[in-house]
Amino acid sequence: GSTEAASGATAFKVDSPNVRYGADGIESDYLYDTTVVSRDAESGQLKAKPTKVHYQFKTKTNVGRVGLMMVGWGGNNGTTVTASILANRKGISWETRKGTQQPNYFGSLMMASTVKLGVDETLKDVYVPFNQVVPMVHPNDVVIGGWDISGLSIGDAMRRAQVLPVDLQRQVYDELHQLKPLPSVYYPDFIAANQGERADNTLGGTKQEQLDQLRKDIRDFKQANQLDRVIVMWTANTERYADLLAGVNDTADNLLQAIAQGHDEIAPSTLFAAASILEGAPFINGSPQNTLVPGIIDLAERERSFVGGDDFKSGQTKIKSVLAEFLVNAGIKPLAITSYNHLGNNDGRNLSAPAQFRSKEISKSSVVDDMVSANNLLYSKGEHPDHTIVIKYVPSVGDSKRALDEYVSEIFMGGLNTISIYNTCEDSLLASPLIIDLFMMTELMTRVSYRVDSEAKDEWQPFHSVLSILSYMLKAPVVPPNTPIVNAQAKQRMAMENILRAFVGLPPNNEMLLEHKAF
Ligand code: NAI
Ligand code: DG6
Repeated sequence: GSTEAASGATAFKVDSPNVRYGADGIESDYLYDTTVVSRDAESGQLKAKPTKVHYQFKTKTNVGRVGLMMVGWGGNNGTTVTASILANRKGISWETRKGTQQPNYFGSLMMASTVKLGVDETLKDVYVPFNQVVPMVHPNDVVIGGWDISGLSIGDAMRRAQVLPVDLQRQVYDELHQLKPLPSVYYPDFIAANQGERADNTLGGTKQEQLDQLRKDIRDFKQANQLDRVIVMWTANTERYADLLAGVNDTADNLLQAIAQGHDEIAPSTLFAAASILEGAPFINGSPQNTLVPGIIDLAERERSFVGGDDFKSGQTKIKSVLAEFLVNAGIKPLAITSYNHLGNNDGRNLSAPAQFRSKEISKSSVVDDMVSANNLLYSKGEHPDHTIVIKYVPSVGDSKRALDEYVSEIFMGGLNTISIYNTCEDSLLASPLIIDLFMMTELMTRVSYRVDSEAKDEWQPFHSVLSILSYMLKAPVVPPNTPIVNAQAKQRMAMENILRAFVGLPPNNEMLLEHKAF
């Protein structure tokens, strides 16, 4: 199975003159088929023109040694990812009421889902693991580290999280107890006041000194573990939004100057993003706040470093991005989407403060926008379904989040259709596989370069610094300036799958099945 393959394994070789396997990489020639639409100025008639663009892709096949540094390592997500990867790596099983449970990577698109490769000679579909279309890093091989404002060892923090079964915790505790999070940046103004009591592992000094320290932490981690690449992921508490201020966080230079001057509107997460970019380490924001301010995007573009965000799309919003797409594409008109959450983990506690809740409300709210604006038969310009988000902190349910959703839609001849959903799930068991997927996909993108014939660009270059290919895993995808935001889950998966296929010169998957439709 896929989980046993080591980093860099692929399930097939492509047999085509357009694909070349070299000592250090795979090169593909690829014709990108699009349809360019224009409107005739006089008649107003739409014109659709099939267009081909010649791309070349180069994917380095040597994955090397890769590290993941999590900010908020001692949190529920950070400890759950760490313990689960250790269990997978060592094949640690544990006893449950139902018997022995083996570790796995269920819930990870990369590790537990497949892609249709093609059809065999008997016209049967052939599927391969998602992570074996092109060489990807295997999570079992990753070196994990990170920071937390709480100084508990990762073993004790795992116990505090109360997510994983006790018999598993017992078996990984000793090893995790050796791991201690690095001291982190703590500005009380950015997270809820109720978090103050766990902040016993914080960095002193000026903002500039803190930036320099974070950069050194990344360099030291890389060197100590002899890594080729480090990826930094924010899975720390949700912060309030930072104010966007001209001259402060609007450009790369202003941002760096504001850090040097210790400006109050530089959030800890933005400091981490800046440190990562300056060290050439991709930075992913798994929380909803506006970490990736314009100055950060500018800095990433200037340094040709990667950033991605915002906010892991783990449960309620994931279903929303499937269901809303289904309804709208079925010609059914959602009128009201009303979503409640209650949960009792530390994330829920932090979100019980208004400014932090507001960040989450924003990221959860934007998710149906693209689907609504794609259908002007159902919605007139500017029209939008009611969309309400409520989150409540209920300590006794712990990490077991409850999500209640009501979708009221208009159907045929003015009728109403109401769908009601009640979902219960361990929050961190949903989020942890997303951290793994974000890490794996981001790592891949550090090894891919491309060139485009039609633009007369003969230099190989990396993809844009803002990794919109990560959108599937994120609630409010950040995309390169002036490019479309896609929230619909099926489109997001299709994009990832077909871009990976393009890297090895394979045409996009479609479900036409023409070979089965002839007499
Ligand atoms: P958590 O509260 O258990 O963990 C967050 C950790 O961050 C804590 O250990 C805290 O001490 C630490 N922290 C806070 N500020 C820090 C800083 N400046 N530097 C370093 N560490 C800092 O929360 P959990 O459940 O692990 O979630 C983490 C984040 O992921 C939250 O922002 C949450 O909203 C977001 N998220 C979680 C999802 C899920 O669990 N299903 C889904 C989507 C997003
Ligand atoms: C309360 O909503 C806690 C949040 O951190 C969520 O668990 C998280 O944002 C996941 O949200 P969703 O909408 O993907 O389930």
